[in-house]
Amino acid sequence: MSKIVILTGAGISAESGLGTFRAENGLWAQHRVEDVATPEGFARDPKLVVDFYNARRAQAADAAPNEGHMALARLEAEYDGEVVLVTQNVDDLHEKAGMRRVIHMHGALSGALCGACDHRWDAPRVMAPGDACPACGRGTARPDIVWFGEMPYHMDEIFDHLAEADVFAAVGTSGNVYPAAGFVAEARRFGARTIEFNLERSAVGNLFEDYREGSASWTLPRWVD
Ligand code: BJW
Repeated sequence: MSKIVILTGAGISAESGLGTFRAENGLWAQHRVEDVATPEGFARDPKLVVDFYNARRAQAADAAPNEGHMALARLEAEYDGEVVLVTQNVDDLHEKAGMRRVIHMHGALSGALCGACDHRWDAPRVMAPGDACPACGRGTARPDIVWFGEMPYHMDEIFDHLAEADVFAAVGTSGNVYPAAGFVAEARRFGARTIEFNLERSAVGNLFEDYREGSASWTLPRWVD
């Protein structure tokens, strides 16, 4: 059975109104990455970090999937092989589009995590800094998000899928953040055909054999249908 592994990044959600990170007016132009996306930043100023993710959770709750998300959900439903979707995104737009199997390697806005005992639970719509862990009562809640310096989730499973991939596609990701940026090299090492969907070539764009330039809501339906 043939296997397609797809990696998505912030670009696929851009046309749903969610900001990307590295664009001129992107999230990192408005916030210092060290302040809001590192464990050290959270230790220094938990309120700043919790507020940053509360705002993004509220924005994501109001967002709707676009034609790019819908095309990938159709691919999963109709392809007669296996489709594995790995996303770096913390929104739930793939799920809202009807995708059944989504691997969130950088966590999810919908989750809360205890810094002391690793217990996970559904985040309230508005988290408060200092919310107590419902399991151990010792630790405090943090967003269940993978920050710089932390180990992304499901890595063993992802590398197993990459080793079995017949096709590897990356959609709307700048190729600046590892280990995700290394997936194309890994998939190629095991013989996958590789294809990039983006508005412009990513930082690892030279490693892809095929390239579809344009917005994901335009290129993905044409690839899938
Ligand atoms: C469109 C579009 C449209 C726009 N249509 N396209 C070398 C090797 C390994 C690790 C490192 C290394 N060097 C340094 C590291 C450490 C570090 C890292 O990579 N740093 C770099 C800055 C160099 N990595 C880590 O710390 C990671 N952990 C780790 O490595 O653990 C050890 C380990 C090693 C080896 C194996 C396994 C583990 C953790 C990284 C955590 C990233 N966290 C963030 C924030 C949290 C999530 C959140 O708040 O949302 O995740 S950072 C941010 O970047 C976010 C994103 O998921 C991630 C990627 O960004 P993305 O999605 O690519 O967005 P943009 O904005 O960069 O790009 C958007 C793209 O879309 C652009 O290309 C546009 O052109 C395009 N686009 N509109 C199509 N309509």
